[in-house]
Amino acid sequence: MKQNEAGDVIYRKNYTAYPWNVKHLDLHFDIGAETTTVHAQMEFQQKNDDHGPQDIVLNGSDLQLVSLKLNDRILGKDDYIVDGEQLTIRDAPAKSVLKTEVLIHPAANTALEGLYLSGEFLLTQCEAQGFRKITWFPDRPDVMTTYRVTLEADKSEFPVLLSNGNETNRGDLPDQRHWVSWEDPFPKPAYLFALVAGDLALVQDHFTTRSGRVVTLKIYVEAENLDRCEHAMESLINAMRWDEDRFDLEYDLDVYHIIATNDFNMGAMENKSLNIFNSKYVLARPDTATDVDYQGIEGVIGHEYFHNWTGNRVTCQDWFQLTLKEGLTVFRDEEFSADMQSRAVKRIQVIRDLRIRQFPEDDGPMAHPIRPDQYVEINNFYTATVYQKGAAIIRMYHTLLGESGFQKGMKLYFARHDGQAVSCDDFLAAMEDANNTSLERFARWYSQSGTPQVTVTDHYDATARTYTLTLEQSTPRTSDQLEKQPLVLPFELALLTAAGDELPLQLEGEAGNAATSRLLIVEDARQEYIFTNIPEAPVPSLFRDFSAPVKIYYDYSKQQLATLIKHDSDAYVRWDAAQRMSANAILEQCQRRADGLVMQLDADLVEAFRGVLSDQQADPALLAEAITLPDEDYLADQMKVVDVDGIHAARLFIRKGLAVGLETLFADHYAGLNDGAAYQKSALAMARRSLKNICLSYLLETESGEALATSQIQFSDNMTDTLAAIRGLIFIDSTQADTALSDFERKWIDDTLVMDKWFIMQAIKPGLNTVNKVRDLMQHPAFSIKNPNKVRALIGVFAMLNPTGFHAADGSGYKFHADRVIELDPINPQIAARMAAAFNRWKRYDEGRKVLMKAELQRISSVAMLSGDVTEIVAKALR
Ligand code: 7MF
Ligand code: ZN
Repeated sequence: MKQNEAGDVIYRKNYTAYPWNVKHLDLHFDIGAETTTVHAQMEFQQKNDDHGPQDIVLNGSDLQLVSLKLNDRILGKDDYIVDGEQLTIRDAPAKSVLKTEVLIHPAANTALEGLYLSGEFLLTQCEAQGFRKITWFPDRPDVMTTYRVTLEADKSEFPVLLSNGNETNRGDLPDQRHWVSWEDPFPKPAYLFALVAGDLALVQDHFTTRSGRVVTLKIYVEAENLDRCEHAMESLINAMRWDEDRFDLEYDLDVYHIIATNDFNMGAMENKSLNIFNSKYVLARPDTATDVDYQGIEGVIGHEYFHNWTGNRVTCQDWFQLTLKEGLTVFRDEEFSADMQSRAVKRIQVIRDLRIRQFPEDDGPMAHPIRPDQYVEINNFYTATVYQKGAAIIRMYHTLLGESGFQKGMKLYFARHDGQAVSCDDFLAAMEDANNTSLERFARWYSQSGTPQVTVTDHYDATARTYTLTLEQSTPRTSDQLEKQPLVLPFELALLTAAGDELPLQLEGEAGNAATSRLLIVEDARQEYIFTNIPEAPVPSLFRDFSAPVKIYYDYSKQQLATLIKHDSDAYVRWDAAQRMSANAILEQCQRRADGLVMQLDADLVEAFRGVLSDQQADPALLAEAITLPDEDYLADQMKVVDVDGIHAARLFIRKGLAVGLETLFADHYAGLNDGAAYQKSALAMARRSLKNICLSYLLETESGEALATSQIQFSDNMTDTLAAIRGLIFIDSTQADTALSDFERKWIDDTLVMDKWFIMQAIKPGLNTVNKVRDLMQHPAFSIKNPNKVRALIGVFAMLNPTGFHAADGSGYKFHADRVIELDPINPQIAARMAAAFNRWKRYDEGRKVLMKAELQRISSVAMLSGDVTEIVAKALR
C-alpha cells in the first residue's frame, strides 16, 4: 500500500546513474476493470559491459507476479529477489530481454495512482512513481525509452483505447473484443506513460504548426459534457500558437489528446500526447463555470501543453530536480496567461498566491529549497515552493538577462539537452553560457530555503540633494536549514516626488543617467545606494513588478502609501501599497480589540479607497484587486501569535466601515457595471464582473445589499454572478441564503463540478457552526470521500480557508479534521497528506490552540499502518 514503507529518507547526494540502457519497451494490456493483465517486454543493455553479468533492479508496487522470463528462459525462485518494492534479477548478461506478466486491479485502486477506474472508464496517473503500480520497470525519470503499447478489451465496454504517440494499427478479436496499438517515437521516462480505456465522447479540431504540420486535437469527455469543451479547445490552440510566437517551440506529433476525469488527485498531467485533466480544468459553460474557472482552464491547458518541451523533450534526471520542469513551466504558463489577459492583473494574482501559499511553507515544518536535498515521499514535494517559488526564480533569470538573453539561454538549453534527463545545474549553465555571464551566486536560490527579508532604510540630505537607500537582506533560519547566505536580488526601483512624478535615478559617481526606473542588482547582506540631484525627500517605489520573491520592510507613512496608490506607474507597487494600507488598518484594530478598546475606522483608508474607486481610466480588474482586502491568512502571517477571531472581527469592521463610508460610490459602480448585457467571455467582460462583484460584496455590508444580491441571482446568466451573490448572502447570514442554496442544489444536483461549488460555499462560511454543517454535508449523496475534488471542496476548504471555523477554540474543528485525515489515509494517502498539512503551522497560535492541535497531530501519528505520505508530514510538524 505505502509508497515508501520503510519511511527511508532519500538523499539527493546519493544519486547514481542507472547502469543499464533500456532500448525499447513493449506493453500489452488485457483490459478489465476488476483485473488487467500486463505483459511487458524490455531490452536491457549494460552501459558498461566490462564486468560481465550484472543485476537488474526494477520497481514494482501492488503487482501480482505471474511470470518472469530472461532471454526466453523462465526465471525460478533463485534467479531473482523481491524485496518490498524492488525486484532484483541476478547476473543478467550485458544484453538481456526481460518479459514479465503481472495482474493489477484497477477497480480496487482508490489511491488514484497507477491504473484506476473513474466512473465507467480506466485511466492512469504515473507521475511521480505510479508506473511501478502497472508493471515492473526502472521507474525513475532518467531511464528513457521508446514505447509500443497494445490495448485489448471488450469493444462495447471500452470502445476507445488510447495511449501515447500515434495509433499504428487496430483490429477486431473474437467475443466482441478489439485491440488498438500505439507507438510513441520519442523516448520518454515511465512517469509520462498513459493509457485510457472506456466509452468516451469526442470533440475534435486541428492546429497547423508554423512549419505546416497539421495536428489533430481531440478532447475526450463523458458524453454529457460535450457542450463544455469549447473553451479548453480554444485555450489549447492559443497555447500552441503562443509557444511558437514567444518561445519558437512547435508541437512534434500528429495528435494531441486531452482526457477529462472527475477522479484525479491533482490538476492535470502532461503525459506525452495524452494529457489527462481533472475535469475542473477542462469543462466550462458560462452557466456552470466562473470567470476564475475559465482563467484556470486556460492556465492549466497551457501548463500541460508547455511541458511538451519543458518536461517531456527535456526531462528531469531525478525527482530532486522537479523544479527544473515545474518552475520553468509555471513561469511559461504565467507568461501565457499574462499575454492572453491583463498582464498586470495576472502578475498581482501570482504574487498574492506566492505570499499566501509559499511564504508560509518557507516558514513552517516543510520548508525546503526549490531543489530539495532529501525527501521521504516525493509526492509531498509537489509544493508551492517547487512550483511557485521555482517560477519566481525562473522569472529572476528573465529579469536579469532580459527577454532576448533568456530566450538565448532557452535555445541553448534545448540544443544541448533535447532528449535528455538533466539537472537544474544544466539549465543554469545554459543560461550562463548563452549570455556569457556567471550566475554562480544566483545559484544559491536553488539550495537555500526560506524567504529573504529585505529591510530598507533611507536618508534624504536636503543640502547635498542626495538620497541614500540602504538595503539589508537576511533570511531567517528555517526548519530544515540553520545557516543562510545573502542572495542575488534583482531590485527594480523608482523614486517618486510627492506629486507622483518619477525622478531621474543618477547614482553617485555616475555620468548622466536619465532613467526613472532602474534595475539594480543586490548581492551583499548590506548594500547602500546614493542618488544625486534629488530635489525632495522621495517616496521609494521598491521591487517594482515584485522583482524578487522577498518580504520587503520599509516604514511607509500613510501619506507615502497614498502617493504610491495614486500615482505609481507600476501596478504591483500600487496594489501592494493599497494592501499595506489596508493590512495596517486591520492589524491596528485587531490590536485595539485585543486591548479591550473599541475599533475605529481609519479615515485615510477610506479616502485612499475613494481615490482608487474614482479612477475612471483604470482597468476594472485592477480596481477590483486594489479594493480586495488582504485575506485572513495573510494578515495572520503578520502577527507574532495569530489572533484568529481578532483578525476576522477587525477585517469585518474595516470592510463594513468602507462599505458605509463609500456606499454611493460602490452603488454607482455596481449600477454601471450591472448593465443587463448578455454574458460575454472577453477579458473586459470578466474584468467588469470582477469589479461588480467586489462592489456587491461591500454593498452587502449595507442595507441595500441583500436586495441587489437576490435580484442578481434572479437575473444572472452566468455562474460568476450567481455564485458571488449566493456567497454574499451566506456570508451576511441572510434569510435568503437557504432558499438560494436549495434552489441551487435542486438545479445542479446531478452536476458534480457545480456541486463542488455548492459544498465550498457552505464550508467557507465563517463561524462556529460550520463544522457541524460540514459534518452533515459529508452524508449528502453528492459527497464522496473517495473523490479528491469533493474532499478538497468540503474538508480542504473548511480546514484551509475557514480560519474561524477550523480554529474554533474548543478544538472541534481540529478533531473533525484529524478524523478526516485518519479516514482518508487508507483510501488515498496523497490526498490525506495534503489535508494533514492544515496543521503545519500549529506553533503560531495561542497556547490553548497549540495544545489542541498538537494532540490531534499526535493522535494521527499514532494510527497503525499510517502511510508514508502522512507520516512524513505529521512527523515534521511535530518535530
Ligand atoms: C498549473 O505539474 C500549475 C501546476 C504534476 C501534478 C500538474 O503538470 C503538473 C504535473 C501537481 C500540482 C500542481 C500542478 C500539477 C501537479 C499544476 C497544474 C497546472 N506534472 Br501535484
Ligand atoms: Zn507541471
